[in-house]
Amino acid sequence: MLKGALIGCGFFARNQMHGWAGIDGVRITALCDRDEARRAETAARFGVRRHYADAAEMLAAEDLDFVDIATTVAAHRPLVEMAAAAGLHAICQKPFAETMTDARAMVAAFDRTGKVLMVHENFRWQSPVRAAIEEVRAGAVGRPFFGRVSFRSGYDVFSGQPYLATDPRFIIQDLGIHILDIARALFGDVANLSATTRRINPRIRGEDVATILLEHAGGATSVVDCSYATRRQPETFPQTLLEIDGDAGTLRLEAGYRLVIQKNGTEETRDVSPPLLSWAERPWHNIQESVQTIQQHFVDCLRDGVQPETSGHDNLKTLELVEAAYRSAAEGARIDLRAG
Ligand code: NAD
Ligand code: 89Y
Repeated sequence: MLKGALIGCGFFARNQMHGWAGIDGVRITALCDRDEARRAETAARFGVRRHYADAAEMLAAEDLDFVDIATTVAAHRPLVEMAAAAGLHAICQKPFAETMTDARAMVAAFDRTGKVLMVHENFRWQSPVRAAIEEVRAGAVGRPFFGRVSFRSGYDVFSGQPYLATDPRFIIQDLGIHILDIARALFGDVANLSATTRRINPRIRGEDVATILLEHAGGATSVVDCSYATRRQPETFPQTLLEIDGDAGTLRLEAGYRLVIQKNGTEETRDVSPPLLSWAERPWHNIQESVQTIQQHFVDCLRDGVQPETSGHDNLKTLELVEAAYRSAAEGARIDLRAG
């Protein structure tokens, strides 16, 4: 039985706790939050008897295999380094770090321990997105030369996550990070990018629209477009829509979780809707299911002694795209990712 501790009992952590409850061979035996009410509520809801206000105190007192870090980004570096010093495996929520310097230090801390560090970068594990990734990797459309990875919504994310309205950075760091990661999963590493950003909603501090043009090292070009200022029906939150052209056919992941593949004059359409897990609620069920799937992937990797797909090392490349997109938008420049 793997024993884990959750750090951070906020808005999103409940999904992670439900996810753990649905996975065999794992138990969350302790949890921690600086906020007493949040920690007590989570402990009571999930029947966790030992809970702490201080993560260092918890790690000193508990016999654990891993920690699951579900705090907002400012606490990620100290908590990841604390987990490394305690010789534990760790999962850390996205965005992994506030700066590349922090992210590289966190990965280096784990390299020294040999333990597994995974970033909770879950969108590539959403079953509709996964179905598309597997088709592309299996050559369903031949060699992709163009992709559009699109997330456009007017859904109110600020009521559940108020910090999204007040942080200086919004959509690229919070949501675009997932969409950029999907582009990497589909088309590989990125050679260069250029980006524009806009703020449409005057009541928030950061950007709520971003359009990013990526040239992938393997030859494909993709457009990652994200918006939380798009008022349209049907509202597609939190669906990522895909358009992929390859030299042998096309793939579309359309609104309503319809996967359409055309090649050799034929068309195949599949309903790839995510299952509604017993604890999930629409429209979040797509994200909620991917939480359980990525956590299962973490457990499988620990058992098999292999690195997760979104390891700390892998996630440095996604985070570099986030940083490059902000720089490109600020400077009006194309950013070469191969320059280091
Ligand atoms: P939140 O503010 O609601 O919760 C964070 C909790 O962490 C708070 O209760 C806070 O008291 C606690 N905390 C902060 N620092 C701490 C520390 N050092 N020790 C103990 N407790 C500490 O935030 P949230 O909306 O739940 O977001 C958490 C993370 O999850 C963010 O990084 C966010 O980007 C991410 N998130 C991911 C997804 C996804 O699909 N992967 C979706 C939503 C949010
Ligand atoms: O925080 C974000 C995430 O990771 O997925 C959706 C979200 O909750 C709001 O953009």
